[in-house]
Amino acid sequence: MRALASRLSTGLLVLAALLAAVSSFAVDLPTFNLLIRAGRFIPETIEVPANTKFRLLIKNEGPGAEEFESADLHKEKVLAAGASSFLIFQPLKPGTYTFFGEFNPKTAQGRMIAK
Ligand SMILES: [Cu+2]
Repeated sequence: MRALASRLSTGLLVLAALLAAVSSFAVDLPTFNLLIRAGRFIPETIEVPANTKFRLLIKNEGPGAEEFESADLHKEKVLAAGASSFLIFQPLKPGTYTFFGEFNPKTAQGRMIAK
């Protein structure tokens, strides 16, 4: 009984440590916001730190669905009207990376500048 209890509490400690690691990871990640509205990105230029993992929060205010797409960044994400989502970016080398909205490619054009 005692062995089981101690194994259980060790398990709980490990679980607690894992949860703490996961939540601090999520909190510490630098986060940038991108809005999609009426076939455009706001802002159209996003500055991010180079060589730093970060998170991009994307909100599509519509009307209509949009797809964030970037060949430079090897990312794509479809968002229904009214939806929010996020993408995690591994550290980028300094440079300019373009992205566009696949459903409104003429107007939905943006760039990410890592420096
Ligand atoms: Cu696509």
